[in-house]
Amino acid sequence: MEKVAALTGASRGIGAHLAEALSHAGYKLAIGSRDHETLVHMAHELTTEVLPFPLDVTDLDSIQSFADATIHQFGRVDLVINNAGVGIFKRLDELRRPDFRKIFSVNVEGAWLVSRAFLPELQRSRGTLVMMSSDVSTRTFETGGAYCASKFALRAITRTLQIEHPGIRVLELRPGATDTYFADSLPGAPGKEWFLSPKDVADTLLSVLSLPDNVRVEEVVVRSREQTPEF
Ligand code: NJP
Repeated sequence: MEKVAALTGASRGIGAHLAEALSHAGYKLAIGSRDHETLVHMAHELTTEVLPFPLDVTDLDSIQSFADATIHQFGRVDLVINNAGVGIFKRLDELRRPDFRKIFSVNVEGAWLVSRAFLPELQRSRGTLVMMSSDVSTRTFETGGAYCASKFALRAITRTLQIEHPGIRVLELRPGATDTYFADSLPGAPGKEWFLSPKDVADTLLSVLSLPDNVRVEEVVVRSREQTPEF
């Protein structure tokens, strides 16, 4: 039986590489993000059955439609990955309220609502839920106040889901600096030479998913060898 994965934030960066790696591993996929045109193009390139869906994780109706369409097309869900995320880095005395709200709406509330929409199906399949968190979900730095707070909050939600739904495997995946479009940057931009590639992060998750079904990996931190270990 082919497994089915639902993935948010699939249009670029880590999400696009996850879609490729999961399809390569045989997963049927529901891929969601706001850039539907790119998702449709990706669906043509991938080798398994793919549902490209226009998803905005700040919109509850959009999230419910994504979950409904996924179940309608595939009849089951084995893996849900909350990968959609935004980063805005400013000192707390300079950060604007709309930016703070956007970070929490996408990174925290969006991940919670997507999880909630898929929980009944994940319980049925005894599936796996992945939160794309961050190595900064336990520390902070200047200009990181709002973003780090959002990942601390996502970590708390992950831990709570682990307790409330022991039949589901819930993983907090915590990448360090990764070379994507994150925080309005461009892949390969100067200064990012030592960053993890998004493929490194996708491969890390695929290696966890390749473990036997009775193994529950609850947290993974993955960083470039060039990134100073910080706790
Ligand atoms: O970022 P980027 P990454 N509704 O900007 C989507 C975490 N992380 O791949 O809607 C639905 O290339 C957006 O799609 P679109 C980070 O916190 C990263 O690096 O079409 N989707 C795009 O596909 C995040 O959770 C680093 O614009 C929405 C994707 O999100 C995850 O990794 C370090 C959306 C972002 O792609 C992936 O980020 C770390 C919405 N409202 C954690 N808003 C790092 N890169 O260094 C955005 O510790 N998206």
